[in-house]
Amino acid sequence: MSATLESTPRRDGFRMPAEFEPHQGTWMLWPVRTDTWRLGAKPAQDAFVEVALAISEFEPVTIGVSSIQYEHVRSIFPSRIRIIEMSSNDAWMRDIGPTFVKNGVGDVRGVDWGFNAWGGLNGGLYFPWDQDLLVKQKVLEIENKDRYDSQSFILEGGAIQVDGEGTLITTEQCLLNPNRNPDMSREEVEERLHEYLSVEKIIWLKDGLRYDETDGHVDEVAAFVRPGVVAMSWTDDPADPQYELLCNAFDLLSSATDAKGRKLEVHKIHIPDPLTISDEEARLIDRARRSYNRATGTRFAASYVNFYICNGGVIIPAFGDRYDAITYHQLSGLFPDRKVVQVNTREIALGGGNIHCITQQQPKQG
Ligand code: KQY
Repeated sequence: MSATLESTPRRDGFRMPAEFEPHQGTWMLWPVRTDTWRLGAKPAQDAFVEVALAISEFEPVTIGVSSIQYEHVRSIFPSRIRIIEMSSNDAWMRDIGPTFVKNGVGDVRGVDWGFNAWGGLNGGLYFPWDQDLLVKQKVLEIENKDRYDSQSFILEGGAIQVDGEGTLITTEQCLLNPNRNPDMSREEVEERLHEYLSVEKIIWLKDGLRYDETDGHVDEVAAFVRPGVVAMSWTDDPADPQYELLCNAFDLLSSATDAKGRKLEVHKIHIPDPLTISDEEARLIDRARRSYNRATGTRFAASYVNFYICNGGVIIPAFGDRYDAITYHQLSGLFPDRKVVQVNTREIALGGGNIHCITQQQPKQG
């Protein structure tokens, strides 16, 4: 049974665990939207398959698919991957899946945030998003996890990073954007995060990456490796439009202390050389009036820190870029106890996100 609770996680002694804490498993969705994904979504599906198979070497994976695709998707995957029928408007489980919270004796519950497709009718990426909005509740019902209803507050999972010990990193560009929670002050936003995630310290970066269609999700900029240690996107090129905002983020992070009073150790992970949508790619994306404009030559956000940490592994992006190998070695050093697996994710990046954006961890019960 999954009940909707009147209380809040903080009052009940629940907190959001870090991604590097043990997982019960990983949730994903199946991409089909032809105004996000080119060529009928087939190349993106191949990349999603690779990501799901990589994660499934480390922990159970569940993929939600539409009824029309169910039979096909079931036939692609080995039986260790669970395929369930679930409607959605696109496939970004990080943003439309529940945020799981856990208490001191290992009980797990979920937070159901509001969602408006990254900005609603004021810069949002598609319309409607009615099916996306139901995904959190469906996941919690399937897993028999009680639900905290915070739908009055718009929040995407990619807009926050936590260390599980009371620290949260986010960006002003996203959380204070008038297209998310226009009637809330910074203090009210902080209070909501405090109450529903049990965080004590919020580190506000100013901006996310340029060309990020989500209005600056932090998961393209920074990720906790473990408490006190952060990996962040970086460029050495002062001519790159990402340079200034990344310098600003570096200064903020490296001078910040976390909820436990530790000074953060910040590791720079160089972004790939600028990536743009090719003419062939643009021609194969369907046009829709309310969709993001994926025109030829448009630069898209690409970052290696949009990785996903799972039990014993880290699944990291590759872009066919000179920094792929350098990043592999750097992240292998930062995660000495996990196996780093690299997947070429250009097709996912073309849709506006990466491995972190298409996955959602469910913490281990107990
Ligand atoms: O979590 C993310 N950064 C999601 C990206 C969503 C892109 C929608 N086209």
